Amino acid sequence: MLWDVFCRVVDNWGDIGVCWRLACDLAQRGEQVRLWTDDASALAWMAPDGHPAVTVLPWPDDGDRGEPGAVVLETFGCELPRNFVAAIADASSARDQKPLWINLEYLSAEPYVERSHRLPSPVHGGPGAGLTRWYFYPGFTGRTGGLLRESDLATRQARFDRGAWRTRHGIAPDARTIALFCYEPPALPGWLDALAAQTRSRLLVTPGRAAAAVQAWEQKKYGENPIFLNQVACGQLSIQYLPPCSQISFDELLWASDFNCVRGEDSLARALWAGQPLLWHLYPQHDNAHHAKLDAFLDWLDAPPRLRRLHHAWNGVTNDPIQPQMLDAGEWQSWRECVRAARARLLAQDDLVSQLFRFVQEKR
Ligand code: TRH
Repeated sequence: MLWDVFCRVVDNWGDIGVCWRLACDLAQRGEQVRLWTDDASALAWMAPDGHPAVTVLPWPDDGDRGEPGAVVLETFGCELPRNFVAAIADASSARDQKPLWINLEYLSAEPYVERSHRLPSPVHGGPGAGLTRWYFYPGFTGRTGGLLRESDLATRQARFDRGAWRTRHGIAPDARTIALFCYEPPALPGWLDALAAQTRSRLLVTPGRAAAAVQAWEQKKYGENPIFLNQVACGQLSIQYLPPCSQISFDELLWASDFNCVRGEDSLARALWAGQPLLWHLYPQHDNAHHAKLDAFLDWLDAPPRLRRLHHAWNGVTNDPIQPQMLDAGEWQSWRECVRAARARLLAQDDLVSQLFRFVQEKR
C-alpha cells in the first residue's frame, strides 16, 4: 500500500523523529511511504542514508492536489493541506476503497488515551465535509496503539557490542556512563554538582539544548570564559560533548550507557527498549499539563519512590534537592529492574505499526 505521512515540525526533533521511524518501520514491512514535511533539515543527520521505500517531499502547496495513497496519516494534529483533503474527498467517491484518514496523536499514559484511541471524528466543514478521520493514540497499555518497535530491533540490540562501542568512544568498560538528552531541567545544576562531587562518571551530552544547559552550568561553576573542549573534567565528572548522530547511532548510545536521560516522546520509547534506568524530561507546557502526564507515566512504570522524586525535581514539579542516594549504584539497579519489568509488559503487547495494520484492515 501507499501511505502518506504528514509531519509539521513545530519545535525540536520529535515530530520528524517519530515520523521518520514510523515511515521506515512501514517501509521495512513492505509498504511504500511518502513523508510530507515542512522541514526535513534534521533528517540530514538523523537519517543520512534515507530509505529506498520512503520518499521525503516538501509540504504540498495550496495548488497541489495530488492523489492520496491508501492511508493518510496526519501526525500530531498537523492539519492537512486543504487541497489534499479535497483530494481525499474526490478519491473517496471515485475509488472502491476509500483512503483511510488517521490522526496519529501524542504519546501519553493518561487515562484519556485509552478512552480516545480508535474513535472516529466526523469532518463537518471544508473540503473534507462528510469524511471521517480516525484517532490513533500511541500508548503503554494493551488498550492503546502501543509504541513503535521495528521487527529487527531485538536482533539489532542483541548483536550490539557494548564493549566495542565504549572502546571506540574512549570509555573504560567499567566506567559509569550517563547519556544526557534534555531541555533545561530545573534540577540539572544540582544533579551535575552531585555527580561532580560524588561519583566518577562519564557524561555523554547530546548536542543542542542539553549541551547548552551543561555548558551554562560549567560556566557558572568553573569560570566566565572556559574553553570548551570536546572533553572536560569537572571534579569526578568527565563530560563529553557529542555531535548529532543518526537515529540508529542514538539507539546505540542508549544501549551503551548505564543511565539514560531522555526527553520528549521518541527518545523515551527508545530508552524503555534500552532497558537501563531512565530519567525523563517532558516537554514543558505553560499550564503545567506535563505534570499530570509525568505522574501517569510514573504510575504506569511503577516507579520506586526515589526515582519518582528525582523525576519530580528534574521536571520542576518540586524543588527537592538531589539526594546522594539518587546516584547510588544499588538504587540504580532497582531502577533498572523497574524499567526492565516495564519493557517486558510492553513486549507482551503489539507494536504500533502492527496495530496500525490491523486497524487499517478492519476499517477498509
Ligand atoms: O526533540 P524532542 O524534544 O521532541 C519533542 C517531542 O516530540 C514532544 O512530544 C514534542 O511535543 C516536542 O518535541 C515539540 O524529543 P524526542 O521526541 O525524543 O525526539 C528526538 C529525536 O531526535 C529522536 O528521534 C532521536 C533523535 N536524535 C538523533 O537521531 N540523533 C541525535 O544525536 C539526537 C540528540 C537525537
